[in-house]
Amino acid sequence: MISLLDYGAGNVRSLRNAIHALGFTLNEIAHPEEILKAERLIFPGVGAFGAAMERLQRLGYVEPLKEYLAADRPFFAICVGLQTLFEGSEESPGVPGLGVIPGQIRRFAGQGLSVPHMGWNAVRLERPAPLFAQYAGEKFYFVHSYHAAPSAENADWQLALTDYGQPFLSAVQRGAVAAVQFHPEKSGAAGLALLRNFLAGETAISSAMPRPSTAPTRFAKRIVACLDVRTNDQGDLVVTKGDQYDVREKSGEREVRNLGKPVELAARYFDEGADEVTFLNITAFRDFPLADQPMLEVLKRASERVFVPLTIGGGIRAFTDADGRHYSALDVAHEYFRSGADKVSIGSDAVTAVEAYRARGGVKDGSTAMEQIAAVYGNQAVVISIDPRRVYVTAPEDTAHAVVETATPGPNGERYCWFQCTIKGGREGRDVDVVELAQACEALGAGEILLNSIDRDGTGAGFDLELIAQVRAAVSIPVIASSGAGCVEHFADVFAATGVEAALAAGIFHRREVPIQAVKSYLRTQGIEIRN
Ligand code: 1PR
Repeated sequence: MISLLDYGAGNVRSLRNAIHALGFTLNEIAHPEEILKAERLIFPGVGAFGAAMERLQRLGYVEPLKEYLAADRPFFAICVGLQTLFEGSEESPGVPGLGVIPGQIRRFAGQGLSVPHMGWNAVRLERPAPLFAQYAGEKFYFVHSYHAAPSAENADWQLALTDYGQPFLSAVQRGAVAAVQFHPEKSGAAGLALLRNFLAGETAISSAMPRPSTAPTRFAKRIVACLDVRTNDQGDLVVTKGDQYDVREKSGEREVRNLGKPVELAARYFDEGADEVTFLNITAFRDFPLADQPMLEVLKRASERVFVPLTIGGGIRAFTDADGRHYSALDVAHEYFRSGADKVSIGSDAVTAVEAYRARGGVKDGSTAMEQIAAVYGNQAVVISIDPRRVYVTAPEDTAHAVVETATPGPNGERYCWFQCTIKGGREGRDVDVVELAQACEALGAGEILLNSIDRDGTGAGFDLELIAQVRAAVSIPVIASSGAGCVEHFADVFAATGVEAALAAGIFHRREVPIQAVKSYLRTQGIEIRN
């Protein structure tokens, strides 16, 4: 029997799904006294250090947990769960941790280092361990802004190190107590194998396990598969795909293009090696998304099959329903997380929030969806989806917006352009450029940018490198390049020219024109680090 310590810190649905998929049953701990009765205890970590410790305190879990750990009983913690084993964290000054491992958790810092460390990275084992019984150097999915550094005082806990700017502890173990900084439940087959080792109480070590090594681990670029989802004219939820955001057939009845069923397609992309899967509910701006039960059902079913990060976007904003009941953007996001999302993506609401932020003179007042969701679920769970369009100008002085000099001049030979943010799926342009939007969203707590391009969407002409380079240079959070991928070379181009952390495609994957593994094989030949 496995016991899960769900202390309400965020989405643990992914972990539950992974444990069920591995064939184990779960006992959910609901009272402090159940902790000491557990046979194997699993401790998920989501959200901020302080929030996690505060919840553990409030629920009366801290003392029984310390007693369980002191008795060296089987224990496995994930992400912030690992961090709470330490004495404290820079993230939440003054909040004591469980104090089992000496030392403090610190924020990542370094020139040109994107924070959070979000994506796939390997581990260097310090010693063989049954937890990593079948480990053969695969990468795991990490998402965190804070880390535990190896030191003399925690030497007896060090199980594995990972490098991101500096080496940090990616796995710790002493006796029966173990913890990992990455998310095994979101790390594909390698993560599931590791989780099974804990759940099954594995004690053997494979002779194939890599020898301890000092060669730094390498962080991978991510390949993301995106599914634009909407209801078609027959009322079915389908995966669609537009050309420059027009998702209707060009002839006949102009039906909504139907490229497949959302859950089946998401599962196919997981099996084919996508590093992440994103669902965008593209017409959610029209209706209240929580009334859209089929979309929530899609998410629930997809999360039972997809063991890499799942992002969902569309309609995340405050809403008052027909009965006058008010829902905050956090309520909407909460429902998406409960249904299996690991991250939520905000489009239109981010643009209007930034306009209001600008009107307030750049003062944060906690009122935006970004701030509220980040405070509860962490910055890494808040993605901003930008839908920009080129606006050409003759000279930089012709606009107050941030321009680029462009290699593809405008219709009248204009050599400069700025990138205008739009809302409602490109239907309405606003007086905000991508640089202002991206920087303001970073300040308001966004953890990642999903950067589309209406001009390139569905064209297969390649990513808009000028747009992407401009945004990449403006922020320090990770950027996902999107729109226009037509062949494997386009992925290498965008990584080489802009330094983005991830690249996303839709049409070429849906139509099976370019398989995900073909993209990865090509990137490997170009010396670009990717997950196998
Ligand atoms: O504004 O918070 O409700 O969110 C709506 C979300 O829906 C936004 O993320 C917005 O980007 C998206 N969206 C709205 N309308 C459309 C449309 O296509 N008519 N899709 C739309 C955006 C762009 C990407 C696409 C890439 C790659 N689609 O999702 O997957 O361009 O395509 P490609 O590889 O085929 O070129 P809110």
